[in-house]
Amino acid sequence: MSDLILHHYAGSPFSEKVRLILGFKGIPWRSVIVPNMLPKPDVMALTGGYRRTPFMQIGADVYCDTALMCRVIDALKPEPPSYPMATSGIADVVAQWADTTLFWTAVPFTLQPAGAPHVLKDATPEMLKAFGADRAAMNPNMRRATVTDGAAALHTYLARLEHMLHDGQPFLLGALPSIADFSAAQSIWFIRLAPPVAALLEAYPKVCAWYERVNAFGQGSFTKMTSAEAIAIAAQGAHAPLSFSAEPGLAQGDDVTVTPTDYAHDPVAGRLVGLSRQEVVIARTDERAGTVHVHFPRIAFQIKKPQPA
Ligand SMILES: N[C@@H](CCC(=O)N[C@@H](CS)C(=O)NCC(=O)O)C(=O)O
Repeated sequence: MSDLILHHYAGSPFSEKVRLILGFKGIPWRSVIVPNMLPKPDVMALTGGYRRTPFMQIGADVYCDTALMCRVIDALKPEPPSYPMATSGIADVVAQWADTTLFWTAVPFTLQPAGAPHVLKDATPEMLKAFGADRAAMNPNMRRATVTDGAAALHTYLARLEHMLHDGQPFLLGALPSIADFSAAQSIWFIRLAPPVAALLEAYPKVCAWYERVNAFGQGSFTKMTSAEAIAIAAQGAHAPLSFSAEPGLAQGDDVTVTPTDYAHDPVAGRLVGLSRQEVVIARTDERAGTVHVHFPRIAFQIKKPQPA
C-alpha cells in the first residue's frame, strides 16, 4: 500500500498535473477528495489554513503547492526523471510560466458562459453562484480578461507551444518528458473539459498530439480514502527528517506565518522547523491531526514573524 496521499478533486487542473506525474512515475497513491470551495474543515485540520488544491500528505507531513510536491515526488522515485538533466533549468522556467500565465489565461477563458456549464456539469445555479463568489474572494485583485482578450492571449500561447514542437520532438523540450510538459498539459486538459471552447485547439495539431502523449501516462493506480482516515494517519504518523539553514532574521523555533503571495492569501501559523532556499517547513498542532509539519516552497510564499506589540 502506498504512503502517498493526494488531496484533490476531479475538476482541478493542478491536481491533474500531479495525477499525470504519478502516472508517469508509476507511484501508487491514495486519493482523498476535497471540496472545490470553502468551507474545508478537514483540509484546514491538515494544512492549518492553506486552502488551495491539491496538497499531498505522507504520514504527518503535508506538502503545499505542486511546485514543491512534484520535487518531493521526484525525490521519492527519481526514475524516470521529471527534471531531466538535459533540460534542467529551462524546464522549471517553462513550468513556472505554464503554472501562472498560461493557467490564468486558460482557466478564466474556459469558464466563459459557453464553457462553464461543461466544466461544472452537475452544479445547480446556486452552486455556480457560490463557486463564482468563492473564487472572486480568493483572488479579489485579479482583473479577469474579457473573452476576446483571453482568446487572443490563448492563441498566442498555443502558437508558442506549437512552435516548440515544430521539429517533431515528442515533448516540449525534446525527447524526454519534463515538468514543463505536465505543467502545460493541465491547462490543455482543462480547456478540453469544455468542448465548445476546446474547438480552438484544432488549429494546433502538434499541441493536440503532444497532449495525447502526455495524457497517455495516465493517473497511476490509486485507492480511495476518506479525509477522516487521512487525518487519523497524520495523528499517528512519523515526520520526515528536516534540515535547517538559518537566514537573517529566521531562527529554528521562531513563531512564523507562511502565506501565498499570489492569491488565496491565507496565513498558516506555526513554529519554524525546516528552512532552505527551496522550502520552508512549519510545525503546527491540530486537535484531530496532531502535530503536522506543513511544507511550502519559497517561491511565491512569504515567511513573516509576528510584529512585537
Ligand atoms: N500554485 C498552486 C496553485 C494551486 C491552485 O490554484 N489550485 C486551484 C485548483 S486547480 C485552487 O486551489 N482553487 C481553489 C480551491 O481548490 O479551493 C499549486 O501549484 O499548487
